[in-house]
Amino acid sequence: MTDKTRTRGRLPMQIPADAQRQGGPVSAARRRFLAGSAAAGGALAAGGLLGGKALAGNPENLPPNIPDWSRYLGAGVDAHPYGMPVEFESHVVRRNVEWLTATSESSVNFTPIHEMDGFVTPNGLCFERHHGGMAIVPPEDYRLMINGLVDRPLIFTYQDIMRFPPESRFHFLECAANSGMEWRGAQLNGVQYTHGMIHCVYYTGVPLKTLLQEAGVKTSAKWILAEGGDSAGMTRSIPLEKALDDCMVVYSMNGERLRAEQGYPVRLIVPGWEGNMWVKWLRRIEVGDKAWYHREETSKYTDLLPNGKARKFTWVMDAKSVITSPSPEKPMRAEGPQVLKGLAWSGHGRISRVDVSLDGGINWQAAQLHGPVLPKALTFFTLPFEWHGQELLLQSRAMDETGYVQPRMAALQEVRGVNSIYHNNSIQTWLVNANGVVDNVRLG
Ligand SMILES: Nc1nc2c(c(=O)[nH]1)N[C@H]1C(S)=C(S)[C@@H](COP(=O)(O)O)O[C@H]1N2
Ligand SMILES: [Mo]
Repeated sequence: MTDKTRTRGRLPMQIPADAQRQGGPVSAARRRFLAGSAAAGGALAAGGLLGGKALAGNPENLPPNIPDWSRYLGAGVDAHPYGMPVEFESHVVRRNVEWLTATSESSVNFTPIHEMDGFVTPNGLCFERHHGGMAIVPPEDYRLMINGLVDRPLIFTYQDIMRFPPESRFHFLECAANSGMEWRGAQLNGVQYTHGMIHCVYYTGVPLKTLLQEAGVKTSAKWILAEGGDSAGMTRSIPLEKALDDCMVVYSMNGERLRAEQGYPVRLIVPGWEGNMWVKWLRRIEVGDKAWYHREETSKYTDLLPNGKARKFTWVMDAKSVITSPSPEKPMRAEGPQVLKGLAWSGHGRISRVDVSLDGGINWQAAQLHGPVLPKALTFFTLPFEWHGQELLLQSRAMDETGYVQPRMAALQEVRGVNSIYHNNSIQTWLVNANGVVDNVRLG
């Protein structure tokens, strides 16, 4: 069954040499390397040790010798006023796909989710999406205006916003186009590229409700318009009900001020809803009684259905999950006991369950969810399994607290057709080959 329908993932793009090592196109050299390391890993597993002389960079550092780092004084504290990751982790970086980028300036890059050991994305690894490049806004020049159907039109400074009582929450942000390249078949051979337009951050800011109350929303109001201050002027209509529910005007991520990439000094967050509504460099909120039908909600961010009609206002990001290891970037390196890792999320609330299949969706078993399991945040899951060189077809299937179950692509396409770019939340399949190499495949 599977052999007929599977398409081998391909990677029609230029990838830097160091990326190839981490998860670029599957080269003959890489297959040989992996075959060799799998054999070495097997021997180590038998010895009961993860590591050993065969894999050491410098055997002089191994027991019973005294390693270099125990013999010499370490570096002082002056060298790193702002700490950076250790040099050995320099491959853990955001990456872009050249053919996705229209101009010489890259407009999107991807979070290395295969390197995430948990549900929090470090600030320096959060994927970026800019429609008009990254704006640099000095905080003293920043203003946020609220106008329209309000009692008192207001203009806030950065300091004004900071004086309101703050709130903090974890939330994921997923671009509506995440996995958008995979609609018509397996395309990108890397989980960073298929699912990396997502991050999950601990935000601090002011509930949008607080600022709207300060301005006094008129009873005729039904919508707000959020407008960005960058050259793209990213602008979206949001129902007032959502604005007053859980939207926040944030200035902090993971305990430090926003990165320029993420909209410094102030961005809007719209929990559970598609990323393009999370307006960065937030400049203005207009209150109105109907939607504005701006560019980003008419020509963009709508889905053309088979009957010629388009789905509009497709706000919520439905439940979705992906196995991050094994994955094309995280091949099998040893036989024996393994731990499968992945991420799940839902724009409707909490993840209630994640099932994992090792045989392409025939048998399923429940993965362990690693808490805290928070609403509209990433949830990290794991599943122990055994590998003895057999082919596997790995899949994960998320379920959220509303009872919604992540669909297969065939089921999704029955409803949406094949014109879509956005909102692909279908089940992803990874083929684990006998030599340990992992490929992106489509099972239907
Ligand atoms: N002002 C402004 N806000 C914006 C954008 C933009 O180009 N300009 N891009 C949007 C899109 S399409 C996405 S997916 C998210 C990306 O947020 P990030 O860069 O923090 O990952 O920001 C949204 N907010
Ligand atoms: Mo996006």
